[in-house]
Amino acid sequence: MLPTWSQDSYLQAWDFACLAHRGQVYAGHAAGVEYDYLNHPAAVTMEVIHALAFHPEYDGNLAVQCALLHDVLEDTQTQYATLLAVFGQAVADGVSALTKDASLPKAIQMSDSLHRICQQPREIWLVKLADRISNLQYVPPHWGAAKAAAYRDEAQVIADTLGAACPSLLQRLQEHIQRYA
Ligand SMILES: [Mn+2]
Repeated sequence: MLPTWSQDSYLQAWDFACLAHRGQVYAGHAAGVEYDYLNHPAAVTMEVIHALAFHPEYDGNLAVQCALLHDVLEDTQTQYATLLAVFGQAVADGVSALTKDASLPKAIQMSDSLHRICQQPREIWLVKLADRISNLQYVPPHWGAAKAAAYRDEAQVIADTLGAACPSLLQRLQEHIQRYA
């Protein structure tokens, strides 16, 4: 089966994400360990590319570009208008749906984002499933048990809401949920 995404499309989004996230880091699996932020979108995109092999019906370029760019609106200075101009409507709207609305109360930000993702093409659902798989790799060392449990419960809502888009990502997310503690 031929890939549904192109190297040039990948590189365009990867280069953009590298500049947007430059200098950002996140806490690693143990105290004092830090990773370059780009480690995360790279892992998310790997999950999406693996899943795309099972879904020739999906637009791989849309899925891969949204995976690489999925946190640039939430976590960097990047504006929606810039994504629209550089990557087009489908990518800009996909990344926008994957972005929590900071003007809402924190308790409903995820359900609001999930509601907007559900109105997007299935390619965007893949990115959210892959995002949570990556984020369940380990419990951040500064989190308590209650916060970790709430995050695991939220992951189950994501699995239940979006899992129909991709059985292989759903299974992998369920495995990560089960071992997350
Ligand atoms: Mn993310």
